[in-house]
Amino acid sequence: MNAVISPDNLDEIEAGIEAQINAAGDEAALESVRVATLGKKGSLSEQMKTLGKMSPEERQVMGPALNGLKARVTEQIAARREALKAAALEAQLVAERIDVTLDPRQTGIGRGRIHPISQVWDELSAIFADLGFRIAEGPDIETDDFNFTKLNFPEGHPARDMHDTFFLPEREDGTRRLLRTHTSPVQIRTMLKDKPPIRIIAPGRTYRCDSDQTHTPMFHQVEGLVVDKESHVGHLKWVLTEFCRAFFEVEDASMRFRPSFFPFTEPSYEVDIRCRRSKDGIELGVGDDWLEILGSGMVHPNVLANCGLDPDVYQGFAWGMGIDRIAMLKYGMPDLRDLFEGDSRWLTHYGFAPLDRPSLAGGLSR
Ligand code: 2NM
Repeated sequence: MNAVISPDNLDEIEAGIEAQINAAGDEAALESVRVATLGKKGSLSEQMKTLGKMSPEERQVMGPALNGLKARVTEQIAARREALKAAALEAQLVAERIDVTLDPRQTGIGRGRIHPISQVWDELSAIFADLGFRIAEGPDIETDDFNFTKLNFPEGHPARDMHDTFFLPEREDGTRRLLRTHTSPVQIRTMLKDKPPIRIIAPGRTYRCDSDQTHTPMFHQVEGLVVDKESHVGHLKWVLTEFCRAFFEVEDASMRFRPSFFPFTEPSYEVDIRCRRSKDGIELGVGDDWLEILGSGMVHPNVLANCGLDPDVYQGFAWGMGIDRIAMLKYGMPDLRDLFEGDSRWLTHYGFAPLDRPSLAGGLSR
């Protein structure tokens, strides 16, 4: 297209460039057309350079003609670029389209049920997330160190006994792993890894060698931990009271903190919630009876020190409770063992609608 432009072939040349612009299928092709015409060495730019060598009469005709052509080509390229951009975006939107709607009637998902333990797990997570807590997790198979030693259990403590703890076979190096007997090792791992302030809950599976009407060898626990420079028992009481009020959905969650003992906290408290017992069962938040629902305390200075935190600088409080037990309490399930039977009739009765997940704004259990 380096034919010399004259007033006679100007239209033809313009038509040729226009055809190339319209034929450009993407922005890269269009850019090639632009470089070939308007670029430094482009055909139109080269022609502009010839203006200087023309006679004044010729220049008077060709000057405006070439400038006009250049302006129109520039405009056409810009318009074509916009059109290609819009088409590319449209194509991307079509290609990446996902249908986020889920029709429960078609998929059958609306017929399934969420297990009460999963439901309570999600409720706990929603409540503590709202209070600024993060969810921490760790392995079910733990070391003796994280499950007992760092938690200030003395060497001969009865909980370390074969009778309560599931031990894995001894390894060649003489160490033996175990199934964690509580989720406290998650707190240990968190304190070793993170800098305070720490605010976590650790829900998870736990294991103890125990099986009767009120115990299953695998059960679920949720523990919580706060470590900061000025944490104190007042904070502990507030957090646990707030939690109980939200979880049990009662106005008055008056609680009783009784002195107790755990190796990993000092002072330690067993915590009761107000209740009324009758032949129809148990009602929470009313009456003048008490029901124990959790254990708690200020993290023992030895535990903080074992995790590299200076007990003269940091204070912590922690608590733990059984998810299975509070699920039974809240939803009136009489027998612990039903939770693990996998009976679909039981699940149809006690389970929760899968498309109705707990949130503080939308209601926890509706
Ligand atoms: C409970 C009761 C009281 C507890 C303590 C800790 C740690 F790691 F921070 F020391 N984690 N969990 C704790 C304290 C657990 O469960 C009944």
